[in-house]
Amino acid sequence: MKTVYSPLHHGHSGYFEFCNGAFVPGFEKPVRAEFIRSRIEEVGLGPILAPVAHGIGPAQGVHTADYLAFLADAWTLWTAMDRHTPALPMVWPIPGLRADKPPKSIDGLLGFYSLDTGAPIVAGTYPAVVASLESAITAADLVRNGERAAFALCRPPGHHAGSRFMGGYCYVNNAAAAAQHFRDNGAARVAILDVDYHHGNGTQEIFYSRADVMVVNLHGDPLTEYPFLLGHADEHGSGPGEGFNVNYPMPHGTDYAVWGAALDDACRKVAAYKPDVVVVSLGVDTFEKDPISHFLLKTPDYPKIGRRIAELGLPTLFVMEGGYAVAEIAVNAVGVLTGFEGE
Ligand code: SP5
Ligand code: ZN
Repeated sequence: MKTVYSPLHHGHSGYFEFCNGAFVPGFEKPVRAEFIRSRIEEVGLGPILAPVAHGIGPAQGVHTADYLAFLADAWTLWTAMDRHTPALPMVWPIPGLRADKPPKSIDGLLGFYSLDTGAPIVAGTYPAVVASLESAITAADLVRNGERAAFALCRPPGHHAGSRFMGGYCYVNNAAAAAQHFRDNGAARVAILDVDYHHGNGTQEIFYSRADVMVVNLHGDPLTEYPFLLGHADEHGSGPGEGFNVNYPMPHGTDYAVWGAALDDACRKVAAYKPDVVVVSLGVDTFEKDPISHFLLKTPDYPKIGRRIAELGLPTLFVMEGGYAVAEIAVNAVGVLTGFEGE
């Protein structure tokens, strides 16, 4: 299986996140992608390719123009205030406030376009975000051109980013942009299977009223887990999208006996949809030792995930999302890929 990877992700680093009432070094850090890249070489998964330059264009089908303009300008606006710290929001447009008038100040803009404090912006963030998107699109093109599967080693991840907001370590929704790219190039139906520990709220929001992209999510129950405000079992899609959004919220302490049964059910729903291609939002923060998560999957469970997805018999794009137990995420993420390939 071919991997697409860009070293530009290194520029997205050196920030903190708000955790347990204090700022701590971000869990989403460069070494994550480097461990996975090394593991790919170690097991000989296949060649590692650089992304083709597409720019931010492929994000335009899934994000609003004003949000993308904000992302491109944010660091410049922030440093124009003579600030050199990572940029973070402070005010959010919750219901009851004006959502129709984007502020002009960067302090207003950051919150206007954010879900939470989990998406800090530094000097190298935007180049890394573009390269991460380009990796997803380049890997999608490998699949469009006949590869059975490809792996986009995206960093930063994307599934918490919605049509007009960042959050949860995510800026551009790489999996959603890839799904839209498949649609724009001949695929009639695309299924997104999100196995990250956290609900892919951004992906769900982007496709919620559409029948041409099915979104299936396995994740920690939002009653007790981030992102808290989306991801319940009664969210089925709306309008033409009714029936094409499926959620499997599961409690803290869920192990593979339960999680694997949910995956099997999810795969049956994907198969019944008869998509032309499957995009897997591949998070491995379901691991028992993940520092911010509460599922109990073990290393030998990850190849099983890959095998079950391979049984769908469909062209498959894997897009890297979360996973934070840094040494083990490499073995687990690549374990899904080798499991898919039947090794
Ligand atoms: C892509 C992805 O996996 N994003 C996850 C975003 C999670 N944000 C909330 C993190 C809360 C961290 N709390 C840590 C508690 C450690 N004991
Ligand atoms: Zn996650």
